[in-house]
Amino acid sequence: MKNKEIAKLLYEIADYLEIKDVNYKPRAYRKAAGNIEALTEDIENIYERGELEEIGGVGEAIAKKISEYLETGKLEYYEKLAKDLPVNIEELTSIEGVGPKTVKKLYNSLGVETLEDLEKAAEEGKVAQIKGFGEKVQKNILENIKVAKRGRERRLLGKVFPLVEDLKQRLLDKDVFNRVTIVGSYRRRKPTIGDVDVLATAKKSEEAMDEFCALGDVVEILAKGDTKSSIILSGGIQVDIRIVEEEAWGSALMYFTGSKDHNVSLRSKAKGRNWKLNEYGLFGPEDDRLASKSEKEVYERLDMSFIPPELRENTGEIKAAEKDSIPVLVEEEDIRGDLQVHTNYSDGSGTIEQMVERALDKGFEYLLISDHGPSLKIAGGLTEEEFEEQAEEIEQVKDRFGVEILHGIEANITKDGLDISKDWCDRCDILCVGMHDRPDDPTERILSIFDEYPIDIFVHPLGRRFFSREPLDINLDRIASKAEEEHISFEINSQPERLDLDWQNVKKYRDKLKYVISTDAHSKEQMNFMHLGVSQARRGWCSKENILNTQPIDGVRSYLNG
Ligand code: DGT
Ligand code: CA
Ligand code: CA
Ligand code: ZN
Repeated sequence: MKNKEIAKLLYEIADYLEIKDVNYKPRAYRKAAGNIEALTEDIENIYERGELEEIGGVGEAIAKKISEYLETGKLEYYEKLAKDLPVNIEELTSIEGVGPKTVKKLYNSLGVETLEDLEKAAEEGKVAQIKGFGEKVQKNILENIKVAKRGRERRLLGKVFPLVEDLKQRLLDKDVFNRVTIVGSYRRRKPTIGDVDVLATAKKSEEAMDEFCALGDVVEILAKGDTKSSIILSGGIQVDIRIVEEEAWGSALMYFTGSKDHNVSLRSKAKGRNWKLNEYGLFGPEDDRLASKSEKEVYERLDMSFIPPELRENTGEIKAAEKDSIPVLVEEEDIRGDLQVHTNYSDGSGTIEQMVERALDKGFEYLLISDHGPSLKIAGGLTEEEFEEQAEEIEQVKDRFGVEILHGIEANITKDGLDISKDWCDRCDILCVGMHDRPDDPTERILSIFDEYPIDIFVHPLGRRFFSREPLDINLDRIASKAEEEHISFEINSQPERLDLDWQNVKKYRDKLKYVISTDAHSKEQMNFMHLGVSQARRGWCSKENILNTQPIDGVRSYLNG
């Protein structure tokens, strides 16, 4: 699957064009790249059907470039751009606060080509000396390099998801494999994963290893044995595989799903009964196999109910399973609508109609259009006039679809209050607010906004982005209590780099608050992200009742207005 490869190419083109001061195009390339990353289908299939231009943000010019790359493995346009600035632009721009233009300055004045070069230069105080940089910038860069480095060791679940599902299908399509399941942190749906672990059963184990190591997109074979191997796939992700006996499928699933701490706790439970638990099964004192075929069988033999993988973090799930009080977790099918999407009125790439069509495809009953408020200029925030135009367009498409279209806005919390008037707030069916900067007093700002305005949903509460922005330092206890009083729902944002509110806090406040799981989609493709938010709600022990948008729209309204 070349989706990720192509997205990377387009992102880099955008960076190079930005350096050259080209207008508009960088944004177009980035949008196309983002949508390609969110595709669940292999882009080569789309290319073969001649449907590249149906991908959001992909016009004729970009489609041509993708075709050239797929046909020849190269793109001349890109090579020309990259020649002038031979640096690792993807890695350098992954540092928060370092844009393409900064990369160019750093290269021209210090010869910086990689993240390590930059780290060294900053540590030696050379960055501060560049005109326009100074000590403060240098200090920020050093701090942000630390955060960015984590992104090289771990991957975002949402970004590898299509690739991993595709890999699994390719293995299943081979005759030699019987069962194939992705285990490890991926199966537990951790927001970031270190590597991908595959568990399988096969007709002939050695032949299965041959097939695995001969996959088309393997760039390196790290180890190859009779029952286990490790490879690196194009895009740099490591995949480990294990072949096990059918007989031990359940216990092997448990062992390799982890987490390690969950396993350790389970093993000590077994030990307490003078039993033994490992990847081959649960064994009695005489080494007699008590259970191993299915996970359920093993848990039940230990007098526990089945524990869904998302809960296996050793944070109370074992006790709960012993008391048979594991909640029935929310599922993607329970979700009845998406309560935050953007359109081309601000920084989205889909029209209202395209977003509504996709909502219909997904079987949603309602959709909230919530573009950015006016102060977020960088994201094309709406003026009041544009909001009115949008209202008219919604009015026109409303009757053509069997989806209830709600009109709102993602207002920005600024130091002077919200960036929209109270009168404007009243014209929103549902009002979302979010913080997009990092003030010194975030808690106070949020609390006073909650006091003053008719807020419905507090979006991406922590403002974090994996590998670039640390979570805001806010007093969630106070904010959640206020939200409970005012019936303000917290969002679980499904964007791969956000997944915010995080699952730990979701779990903590689930009896106080109602959550909304939204995609915050900036294109129709990104509406595929819903399952990522759902998995974080599951990791936060949420059942359907904790999630507002599992209810019909009247239920949503009556909570928010209550
Ligand atoms: P990751 O890859 O860092 O996101 O996290 P995991 O949980 O996928 O960890 P990984 O890939 O090292 O191992 C996959 C699973 O295999 C892990 O969740 C539990 C199991 N496992 C690996 N090593 C050990 C071990 O030394 N003891 C136990 N009990 N389980 C292990
Ligand atoms: Ca792993
Ligand atoms: Ca592993
Ligand atoms: Zn936002």
